[in-house]
Amino acid sequence: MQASAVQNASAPAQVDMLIVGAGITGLYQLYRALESGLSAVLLEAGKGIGGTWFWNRYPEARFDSESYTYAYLFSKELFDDWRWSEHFAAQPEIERYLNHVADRFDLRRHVRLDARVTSAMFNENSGTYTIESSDGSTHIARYLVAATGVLSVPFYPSVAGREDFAGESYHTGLWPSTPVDFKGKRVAVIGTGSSGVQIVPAIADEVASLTVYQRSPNWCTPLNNRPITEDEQLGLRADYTTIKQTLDTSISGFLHEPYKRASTDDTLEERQAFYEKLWNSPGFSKMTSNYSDFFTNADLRKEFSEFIAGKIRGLVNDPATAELLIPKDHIYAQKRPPYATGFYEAFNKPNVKLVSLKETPIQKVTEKGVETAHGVEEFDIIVWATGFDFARALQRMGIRGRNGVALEDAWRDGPSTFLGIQATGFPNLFFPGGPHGAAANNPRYNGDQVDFTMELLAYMRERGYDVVEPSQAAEDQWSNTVNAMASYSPFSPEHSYYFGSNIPGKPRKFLLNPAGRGMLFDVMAKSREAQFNTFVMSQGRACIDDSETASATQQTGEQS
Ligand code: N01
Repeated sequence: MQASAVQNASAPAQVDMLIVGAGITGLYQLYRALESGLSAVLLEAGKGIGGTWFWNRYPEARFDSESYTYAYLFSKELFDDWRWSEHFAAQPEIERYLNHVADRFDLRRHVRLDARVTSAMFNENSGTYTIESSDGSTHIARYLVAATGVLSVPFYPSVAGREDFAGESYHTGLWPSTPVDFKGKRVAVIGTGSSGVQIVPAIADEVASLTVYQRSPNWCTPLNNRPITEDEQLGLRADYTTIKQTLDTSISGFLHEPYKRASTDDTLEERQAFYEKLWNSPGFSKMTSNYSDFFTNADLRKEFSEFIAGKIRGLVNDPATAELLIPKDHIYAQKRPPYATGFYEAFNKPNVKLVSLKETPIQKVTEKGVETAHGVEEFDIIVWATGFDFARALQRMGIRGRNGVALEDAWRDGPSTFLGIQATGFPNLFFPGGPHGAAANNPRYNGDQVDFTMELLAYMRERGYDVVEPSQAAEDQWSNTVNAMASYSPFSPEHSYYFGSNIPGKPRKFLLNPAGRGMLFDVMAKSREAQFNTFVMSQGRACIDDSETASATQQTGEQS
């Protein structure tokens, strides 16, 4: 297929691959597509590059995976010449990094900003998608890659009167690019997930008052961030090959060393000393470097939770507030735990208070503030830190596959995928970083999915195929395994947004890959070894030809 991505007024632009989303996965997909000689265009709804790291620009938004484990590893030169200032970088630095990547690899001229995809229709005859976007452009693309992320559609709860509030109101996931002035303001933060616990300590000192509305407490532990020393900078560069190898193969996608001992190997006293070490360790190592039976032993996680509860009681001066901040409805890691700096300590400031919505639910939002059974509290600013509708972006883009079936309808009861990459009935649609693929540190397995897709496309190109979808058998096997193994996941269906439980009416289906990166690797390897027989491949017509008379020639696709 020809490679013109330039659009004139009369004809849709034609391109081999159209990518949606300029986040970490979309940019990598763009890089890999161009590297392999495909023409490619990337459409991004935002006015800037960065995806999650463009939209989530609230104060103290930052990585909770180590900067160098979340960043790209495909180029040693890039790894060498970008100096992360902290082990867990903050949003402005991450946004600068992603813009640097776009410039360094000359990606920007393939990116159209402020262009939200409004529909993407599969054409049976040509085997292409016609994609329309909010900037008025139309593209015809052989391959459509939705790198739209899973935490990209902000969720506002349906609280009566939300629109009536006359002050400023913001969602953490849709933060404006102009700075928000909190100085001397009366502020409400609603929600205490990863976003809420980051913003609360960040603004506590400058606001006149801060009221934190908490529905469910979380097991928040210290991020233990710090600057990367000069020696560590040198060490990172010297160890690039080992770091890359570890991150390319590790099940968690982190550098954290797994701990060899089981909790039963240690006495209670030894375990408490170990928990203390974990408390002081960076980010996710509280999970990834915990005892070897951490995920299979609920008693151990209860004991670890009790240890954290003790820490909360020690950190928060007011015992009643401390008790409200300790989760009673779930144990550690039944929900995705947040990591923050100074969250509990913020409640010791005289201008910060906690309202537990379990005791006093929000009745409504008024023009002036938030009303509970205790009356209306007036605010200048309300921050909605109320999370996201997981993987929703993919379904609201207007994608239609074979026979005009909408992806949204096909997935009405929850997603059905092969490898979290493709779905039957939607040929040539790929969604790395979407549902069913995720297992741990996001960019690592999203990158695995992009790499696998590129291998598949190269295999097809060598054999003259250009239309592909998974076999029904392969998709059923993957999706059934995901659903069957969901009960082995530590996450709780009642509490975790990974089951869609935060969104009223959403089907309760597990949205990650509970069998982990190991299963992703295994199934990919088996598919590769068997000449990708988990896919059905065929020949479409040339991209420009959307004639109704053309018919695709089906060639392969042994069912696994
Ligand atoms: O969202 P959340 P988030 N009334 O869904 C509350 C990633 N992330 O944006 O638990 C009152 O975790 C809700 O209460 P409850 C990370 O993967 C990463 O904080 O449903 N409150 C909860 O407290 C994370 O897991 C970083 O009872 C309501 C909060 O809103 C994911 O994004 C930083 C409510 C939502 O918490 C999402 O995090 C930030 C209502 N009606 C985010 N409805 C890093 O550090 C909901 N809530 C990398």
